[in-house]
Amino acid sequence: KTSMRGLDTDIPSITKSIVGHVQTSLAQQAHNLDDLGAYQAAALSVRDNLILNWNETQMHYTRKEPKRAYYLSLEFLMGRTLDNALLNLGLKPKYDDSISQLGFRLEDLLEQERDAALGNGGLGRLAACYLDSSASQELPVWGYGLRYKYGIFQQLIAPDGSQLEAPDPWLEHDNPWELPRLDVTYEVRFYGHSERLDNMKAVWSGGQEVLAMAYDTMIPGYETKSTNNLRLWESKPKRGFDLQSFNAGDYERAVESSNSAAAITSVLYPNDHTTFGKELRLKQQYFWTAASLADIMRRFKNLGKPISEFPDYVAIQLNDTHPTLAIPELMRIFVDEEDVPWDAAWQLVTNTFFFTNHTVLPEALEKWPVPLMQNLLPRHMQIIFDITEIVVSVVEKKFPGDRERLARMSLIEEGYPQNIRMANLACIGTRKVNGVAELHSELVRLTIMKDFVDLYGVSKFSNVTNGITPRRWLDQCNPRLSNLISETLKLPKAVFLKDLYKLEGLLQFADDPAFQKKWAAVKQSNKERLAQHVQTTLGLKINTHAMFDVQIKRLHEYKRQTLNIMGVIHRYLTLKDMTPAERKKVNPKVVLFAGKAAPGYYVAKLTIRLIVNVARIINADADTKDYLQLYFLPDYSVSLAEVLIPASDISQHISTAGTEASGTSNMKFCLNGGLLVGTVDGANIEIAEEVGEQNVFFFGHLTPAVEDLRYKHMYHPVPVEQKCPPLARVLNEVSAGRFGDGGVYEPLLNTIRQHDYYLLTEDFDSYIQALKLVDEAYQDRTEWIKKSIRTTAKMGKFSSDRAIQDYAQEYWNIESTKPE
Ligand code: DL6
Repeated sequence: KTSMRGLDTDIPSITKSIVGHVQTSLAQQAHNLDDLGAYQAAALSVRDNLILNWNETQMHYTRKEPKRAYYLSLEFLMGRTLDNALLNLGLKPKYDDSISQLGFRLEDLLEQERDAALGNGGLGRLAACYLDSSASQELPVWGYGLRYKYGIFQQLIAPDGSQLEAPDPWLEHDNPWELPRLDVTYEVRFYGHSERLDNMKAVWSGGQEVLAMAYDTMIPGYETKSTNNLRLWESKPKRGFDLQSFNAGDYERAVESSNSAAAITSVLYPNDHTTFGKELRLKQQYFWTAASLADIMRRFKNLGKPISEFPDYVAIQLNDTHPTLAIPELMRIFVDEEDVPWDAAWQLVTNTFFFTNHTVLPEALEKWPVPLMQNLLPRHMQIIFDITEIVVSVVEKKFPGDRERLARMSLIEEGYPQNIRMANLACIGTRKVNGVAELHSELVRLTIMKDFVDLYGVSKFSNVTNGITPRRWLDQCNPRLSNLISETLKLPKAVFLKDLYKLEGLLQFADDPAFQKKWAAVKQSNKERLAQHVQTTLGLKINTHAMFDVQIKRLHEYKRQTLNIMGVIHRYLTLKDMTPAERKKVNPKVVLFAGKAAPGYYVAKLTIRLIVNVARIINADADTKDYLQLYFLPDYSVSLAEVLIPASDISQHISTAGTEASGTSNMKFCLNGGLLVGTVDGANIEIAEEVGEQNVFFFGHLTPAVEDLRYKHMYHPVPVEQKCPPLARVLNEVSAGRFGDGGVYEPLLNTIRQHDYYLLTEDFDSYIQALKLVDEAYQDRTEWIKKSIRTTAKMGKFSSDRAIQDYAQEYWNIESTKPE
């Protein structure tokens, strides 16, 4: 009756605990409780279990003193917690029973939870998967991030089809999953001035001091007591307000500083891949890295070890360049506060940090204007100049007289103003640099880091292909499929959810008609679940007998949603050209899009508007609506992805070759038996290596061709009418107003007609060809199901458990350890 966690987890005890929380924590009456109250009480009851495991795990770490790793990420896209916590604790069936005895349905309560959407897309969701895997593998890993008051904006669609943004008040109903730590606070300084002393030291004083306060979120491992921590910082004024100004009658001035302190963590920047030059963003980055390092340093000091052993106890992963200020900050702590000589400090720092790059797009490489840094962080600016000296001396030594190389490698980019190149700093200040899929890591070595490969040798630059957690992205989002797999392989779910390679056992059933039938039935019921969701949330009716073709991701020109919508229009025009008898032979298809565009990204927003307006015309056309439906589902989120992915037959990952570092939704679709249509890019390549190229629909030019083609487009442009007549027809139909005011879309169409940087005109024909092959393959349903089974079976490599083990062993040098 008593679980090893110390709380009673029989059904009556669970019920008692839920009712207890209703009465005491919520101060409500059980008899007039609504779904929201019931969700909150259930969450608090589950949280009790997490807290006990968390306490035990943290006590164990304190006693055992293992080396720990810290994952610094400005984004954690966690989604909902209740379902995941129940799954990882193994308590879902019991809570299900208890909740229904109380007169509620667990499914309804799960829907009450707001997504924790503290991220933009792939980078933030990857961080969340890595936390799940670290806890599940009993690795001593903590995440550090910011507790934004507002996460990624809510997306609304205006009557004209445009995206509108509204704030995401995710904390409105209180967040039962976080524990405020009033006692864990640090002071973080901005501005002021820095006076140099001897021995490369300095004193930084004056300016503004802001308080960082910790909020802890427990991260339960799957089927283990190990429960790690995600520590998010909130900014607060150091003092309530400026009493002096208040007494002098200047109320506005008095609250100004407290407002400016609180503003630091008020909102997540809604840009994916770019955010430059904004002082508040730089403040966020420093506030977070300074608080995290102070916390890490305090924990290290509690061990009573000499400072020279810091890298034996601490590894810090920099998730992209966003936390790169941690490098000069740790130098500052060592040199100014701990009296470590500069050279020794540099040794310690470069043995502590590791850096993951997530994109080679040039516009996404962070740079900060020197004057901004100088003003906001004067001491760090000095340190960055001092580190630049290190770069100059090592480059001079290895490549004497090579001024151009030196200019490229310097931390300071010349210009007006000068800029600090954060990727160069991240490379110089870390022990290892990795990309997130084989092709991307190769591109990192060949392009943005080429000079550094020449300097340090290639061994510093390696690859860790991304992964996804099978707990959320198979069992939680697709319980029917994971039940079928368990029943078929005669394995408890835990076996393959912990070792995804076990799915290979499915291969021997791929040709079994009875199994194929069950496999298809699961897909069908997931389509119906999605259709039901769309019907209740949007009032739209989806044809569940059609093929479901899905593209869900941030709206970005390089991801080429525009190619997809042009393909849909092409299909529509082709259907219109057919006779009714010809149409009858066509495979019905439902095309689904979802994704947010950065609020200031004009072309991306125009693409959404086009999709919405094309959908209006197509879905209302009596000739074609039985054969083609198109939907843009607003406000894409982790929770929506959990319903969409299991329902998809085919999904689109169609970036211009060499632009998508990895992609992770491609892995999620495949794990759930969806097939891919994609370019030879990112992790698509490794997926095809695993599942076999015959099970992936590849198209388009390869990476090495892209630069040449861009050059040709720039200097020898060929009109789209000549280059690709079917695409020209589509563009002309849009211009002519077939989907509403054509003029509105001209700026979007011109990106294709003019320089066509993302090469739609080059890839359109082969894209249409690939979609034709998809249709043909789908006609032979048995073959399709076999492909689907084989795809799921070969997804073992893409578990984030594998990825996190790569980091643990090859980078951080940490080991699993768990409370007894
Ligand atoms: O590594 C996670 C994810 C990749 O799967 C995507 O391919 C990549 O586009 C994304 N990169 C970013 C870059 N952001 N910044 N900075 O989000 O990372």
